Amino acid sequence: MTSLLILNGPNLNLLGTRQPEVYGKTTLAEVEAMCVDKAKACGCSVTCLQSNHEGELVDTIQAARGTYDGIVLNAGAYTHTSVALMDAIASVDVPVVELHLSNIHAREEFRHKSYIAPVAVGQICGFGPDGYSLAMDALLSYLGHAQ
Ligand code: CA2
Repeated sequence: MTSLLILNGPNLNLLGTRQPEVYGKTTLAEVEAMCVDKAKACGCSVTCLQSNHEGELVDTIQAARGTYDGIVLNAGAYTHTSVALMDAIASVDVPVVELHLSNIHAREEFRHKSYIAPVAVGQICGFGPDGYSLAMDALLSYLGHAQ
């Protein structure tokens, strides 16, 4: 069975509780429940993890090899700073779809730069929580998973 990892980075545990005008009112638990429902509907398995720590995210990406077929990654602010995450993704043979709730290209200039984009299969941003479902579809399609 195709196995996906939904990996969320720093501060995304606060979703739905702060800055609803930017990130909406949906909590991370609700986003993860949507991903589980989506996986059931698609006939794949999904694991959802979140960490505020860059090294833990690196460890998780390294450990994904042989365990997951693909990763949906919202690296949060590390998107714009982390060569370590870029190197981790480049070093494992696991496709990554980069995901952002907000349209990072329509926000502050420092958010336009992504260290993830050059090593990702593609990027989905600006669709709020629906982006996770879109990213799962994109990843499953990339993996040739019959839905
Ligand atoms: O739009 C996204 O998904 C981001 O990855 C979210 C990051 C931001 O640094 C990126 O530029 C774009 C921030 C995540 C912080 O999430 C919060 C959620 C609720 C309240 C406060 C922060």
